[in-house]
Order: sequence, then C-alpha cells, then structure tokens
Amino acid sequence: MLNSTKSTLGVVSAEPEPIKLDWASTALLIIDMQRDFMEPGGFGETLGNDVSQLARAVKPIGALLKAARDTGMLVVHTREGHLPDLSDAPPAKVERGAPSLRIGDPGPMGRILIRGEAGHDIIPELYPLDNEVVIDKPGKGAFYATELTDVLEKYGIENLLVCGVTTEVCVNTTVREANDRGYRCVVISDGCASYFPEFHEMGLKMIKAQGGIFGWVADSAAVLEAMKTSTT
Ligand code: C5J
Repeated sequence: MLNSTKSTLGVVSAEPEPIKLDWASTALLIIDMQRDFMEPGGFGETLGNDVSQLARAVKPIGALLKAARDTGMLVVHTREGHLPDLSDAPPAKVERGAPSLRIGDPGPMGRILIRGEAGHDIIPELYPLDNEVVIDKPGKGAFYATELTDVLEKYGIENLLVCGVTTEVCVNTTVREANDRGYRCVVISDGCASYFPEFHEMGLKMIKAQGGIFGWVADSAAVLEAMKTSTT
C-alpha cells in the first residue's frame, strides 16, 4: 500500500508545543491492540492485571484509524508475540515472575502470546485491512528484530502518530526507539492505556517533559481537527 496522503500540512495542538506535520510523511502506528492484552484469559490477565483498564483506548484509536483510512495515510499495526517453538522468546522473559500461565502455555484463547493463536490477534474493532502493514515483534519495542525501519523508509515516513497499549511498556519503548532513529512521535493521550492509570499519566509526562524529550502528546480530537483543517 502506498501512503497516498496528499502533501498537506496540519498543525496539531500538542504538548509541550504545537507540531506541524506533513501528512504525506506521517503514519499511524497502532501498538499491540491484541486480544492477549485486551481480553480476559490472555497474557495481560495472566500477569494479574485488570484488562478492563485498556478498553478506553479503543474508541479514540478507531476514530484515528477511520481518518487515516479515509485520507490514505499509512497504517501500521504491531503485535507482540513469539514463534510456536519459543526460539525468539528469551528465557529471561518466559521464566520471570509467577504468572497464572506462562508464555507458550495453553489458555482459553490458545497458547499465550504465540503467533497464530487467537489471543495473539488484533481485536475485531481495530482489525487491519488486507492492505495495512502488520509488524510482528518479539520485544516491547516495535523496532527491535522487526522490519519496521524498512517499511517506514519505503514509504518516506518521518512522523508517527503512536497509540495502543500499554502506555508505559510497548508504547513508551517504541517511542524511545523511534526518537533515537529520528522520527517525530506524537503520542495520542486518549489512544493509549495502561493497566495502571498512574503509569499511563507518568508515561505521557515522560514523553513530553524537558521540551518534549521523546516527543509530543496530543489527544485524538486535536489530531482529527488538524487533519480536517490542513493546508496544501
Ligand atoms: C506488555 C505491551 N505490557 N504491549 N506489552 O507486556 O505493552
């Protein structure tokens, strides 16, 4: 799929300051909106988390996804998970803690956090279209051991609208990786969520602190407004 967004500029009302974006070089990056994190019986719940905390991000992401699809913006979805033989899952990740089920164990949505299982898939509300990019990642960051850099370079992407779960884990790790690679990241405050509301708040604060040390933070309404009022 080509990023068919016309070269138009929009100014997003963001923190710590407004940011001007060329939509033609901007992609929507949706992190790990998988059943394993969002639904009972998945990886998130095996770690003792209240998965209902994440539901609030679905609607704002859906609105951005619709706008991106309507305007031809590149959409990239990511999924955290591992190969069935666990060859890409470090023992340090699999063995830690005392979850009710470990990565690779059979659960109600198939084997926990394993590619191809029902739990690994993206939730129906945000399901990728056939022409959208889906990046499978073994780690928390979307750049580690994936083809994401190649995809972004291929489409001439310089800016990322980042949303998904969880704010302080895979969203923050990915934004830090992206920032070091030179991408401007706008993190969507209501399009991210955490099992711990206080970590969500702090995760956003860490990004926009010190003049935007890792990037910018804006809500979905501000991005949608900027997309509507863009100029050529
Ligand atoms: C976690 C993620 N929380 N997608 N993964 O383990 O944030």
